[in-house]
Amino acid sequence: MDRIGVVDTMFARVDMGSIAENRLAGMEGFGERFKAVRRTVPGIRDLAVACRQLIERENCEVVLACGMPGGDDLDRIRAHEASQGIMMAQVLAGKHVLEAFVHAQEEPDPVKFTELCRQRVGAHAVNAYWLLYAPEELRKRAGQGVRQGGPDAGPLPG
Ligand code: RDL
Ligand code: RDL
Ligand code: RDL
Repeated sequence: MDRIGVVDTMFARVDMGSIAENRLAGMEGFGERFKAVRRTVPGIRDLAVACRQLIERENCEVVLACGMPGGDDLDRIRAHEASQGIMMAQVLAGKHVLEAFVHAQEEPDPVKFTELCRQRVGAHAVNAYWLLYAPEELRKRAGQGVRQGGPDAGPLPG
């Protein structure tokens, strides 16, 4: 059976990994063609190596890296470092690692923030599935201004 990896953090204030797992569980072929393999790490800077391990040791075909950078300057630097690590992990492994980050400063209202997490992580879980099983779904949306979590920007005229 194929494996899709999901890594999330204890630092996040929303259970992002469960959002991803639940979304994947609703996709066609779950439990037959593929399953989810879940790991949790302390914080965003620990995601990259966990993603690499899921690819190398657990044979995941694609991994979703879920994280929540906090709102201060140090957190923003950490987020940049974490992203660089995730980029390196996926390039070295030659497999996609989708970064589903939701930054604390994106939405001040806690209820809306949780909904933003649900939307973005869910959308990237579907993107991971599409990368693996339905690349034509991505191709259909080329240049369409697609966003994850907010309204789509849409295509420019002409
Ligand atoms: O390796 C242990 C920690 O350094 C690592 O888990 C960090 O990612 C934890 N962390 C910070 O140290 C920090 O300053 C996190 C953040 N900010 C953050 O904004 N979000 C995190 N972790 O998930
Ligand atoms: O790995 C999944 C996403 O993290 C990845 O596709 C990002 O490149 C998506 N993305 C952002 O997260 C962002 O904050 C993009 C932009 N900004 C951007 O300005 N342009 C993009 N993607 O094409
Ligand atoms: O245009 C509004 C947002 O799309 C823009 O502010 C993005 O930069 C927000 N964003 C992130 O900050 C991020 O870390 C997005 C993603 N990741 C993402 O994966 N997909 C997005 N936005 O559409």
